[in-house]
Amino acid sequence: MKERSIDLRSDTVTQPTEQMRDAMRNAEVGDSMRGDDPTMNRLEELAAEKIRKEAAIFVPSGTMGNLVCLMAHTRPGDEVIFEANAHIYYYEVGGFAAVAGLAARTVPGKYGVMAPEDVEAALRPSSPYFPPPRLLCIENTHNRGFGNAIRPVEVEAMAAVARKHGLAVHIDGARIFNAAIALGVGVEELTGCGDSVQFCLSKGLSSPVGSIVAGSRQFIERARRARKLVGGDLRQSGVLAAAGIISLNEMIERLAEDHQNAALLADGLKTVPRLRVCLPPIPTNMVFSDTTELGMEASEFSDRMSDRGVLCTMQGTYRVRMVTHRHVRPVDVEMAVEAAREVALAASRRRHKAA
Ligand code: TLP
Repeated sequence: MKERSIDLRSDTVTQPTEQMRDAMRNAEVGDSMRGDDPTMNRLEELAAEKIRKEAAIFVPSGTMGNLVCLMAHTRPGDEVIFEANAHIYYYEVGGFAAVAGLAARTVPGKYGVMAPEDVEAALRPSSPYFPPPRLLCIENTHNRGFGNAIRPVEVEAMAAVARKHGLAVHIDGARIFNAAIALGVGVEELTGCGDSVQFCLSKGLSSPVGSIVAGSRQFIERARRARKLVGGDLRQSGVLAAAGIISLNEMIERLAEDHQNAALLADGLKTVPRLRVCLPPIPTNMVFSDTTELGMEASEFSDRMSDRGVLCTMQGTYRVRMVTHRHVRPVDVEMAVEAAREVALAASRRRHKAA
């Protein structure tokens, strides 16, 4: 690997800013479990205001935030409806089943968007044979849906089915501000129909640690208990909240830059022979490519990219993911595209040799 690598594995690799480090060092703290941490109290109030919900609490991770929401909405034995590629269902170790005791029913979507009639069809009638459906989860932006930002009308249409059948709606909005910025809408247009929202401070917003769970005051009281149950109630967590406050005040608008760089990256990768760029209807800060026509699996593609100082991840046998964030500049994008071109060229030489 080259000395300075271009890290496109995830926006979770963003380092805290100098301002964050200073704020963390100087943060006024107290026992937050007793409500005594002034910095944490400030973050939670600010987060509720920014996400347009009555109340909010800090949790150490997006995974825990989602789990806490699931637990606060349901009882063991209930059923949750997920889009088939939802992060909670796919990547969160089955915590919905192992910890929350929930059954899952999945609905295949398009770029993370479930057709309302498919959600409707997934909801089985009340019967002694079926677990009672209690919750619909919507993920926005949708990670495995190529980072698609789901539009307010689409979110509303899915949530309307849930409401009609008495289900609550949880929004896994790990990157909800990316969605709002990409769509040019206020975040409340995306979260208004959610009974709960989880969003991450630790991704494009650059905090080192943390997520927010938000909802009505009543919901947040239940979420607090669930957070305690899974060991996520922290003590002098103002040191983390100090960075979160800066994330919310300084880092949201700049996400547009990450989207511009992702578009630049997608445009560049489209010029690489035999690499197929997969763009969703509303792209954000993720670029996915299919390596099938290169005759190379995504894992080998990633390894060859890494040899050239560019880190990316695979999301399937032939699917590569690259994510832009605060540390990725246009010049890095150009270098990543050139690295991909070299890898593709080497693959094509190998194919010709073998033929
Ligand atoms: N996603 C990570 C990996 O787990 C794949 C990433 O690099 O994208 N919801 C969504 C939609 C997410 O993308 C993630 C993280 C989470 C929840 C979980 O957040 P953390 O990592 O804070 O537990």
